[in-house]
Order: sequence, then structure tokens, then C-alpha cells
Amino acid sequence: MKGILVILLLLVAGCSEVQEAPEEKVVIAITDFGFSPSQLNVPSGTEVIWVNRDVLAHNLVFEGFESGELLTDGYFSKTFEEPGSYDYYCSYHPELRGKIIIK
Ligand SMILES: [Cu+2]
Repeated sequence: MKGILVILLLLVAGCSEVQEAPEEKVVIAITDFGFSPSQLNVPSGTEVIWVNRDVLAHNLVFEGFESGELLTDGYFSKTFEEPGSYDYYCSYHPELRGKIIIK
């Protein structure tokens, strides 16, 4: 049993050494009818994760894709590879808007 643990620890250590450039992740919270932050400037390859901390359900509608319904504590993640400006909104509350800018 101890031997297995040692092997697992070595595997974990080995993986973290190989991963020289950690993947970037940024969390956007949905709280009090707002995206926090409402505008995000990040490099390409960034994974953006929205977490709904509101009491109501929301969704994220981009040009070309949608998150589906996010209930309280629900989340949606998307990795943006293409530089550009991505506007989005909640179709339940169209005044709820945000923007992602990928450099
Ligand atoms: Cu909403």
C-alpha cells in the first residue's frame, strides 16, 4: 500500500514538472445581476469560468454559442483561442451584459 502511494506521489511530482507554463484560468462571478468583472482582458488560451453566485438562473449568449441555463452555483467554462472582442449577455435579463477581450 505504501509503495503505491510513493508511486502516485512521484507521478504527481513528475506531471507538475512537465507543465512549465500553467494554463491560465479566470473566474467571472455572476452576482447581484452583474458580471464581475463585466469586462475582461486576457491573453489567448485563457480558460474563462463563469460561476453563478446569484439567486436567479442566468445564461450566457455569445455570437455563435450559448452556455445553457446556469442555476445558482452552476458554472460554464470556455477557452478562448482566437484574439478578438466577445460580447455576451443573459437572454433572461438582456440588460446583463459583459465583454471578453482576447489579446
Ligand atoms: Cu440573467
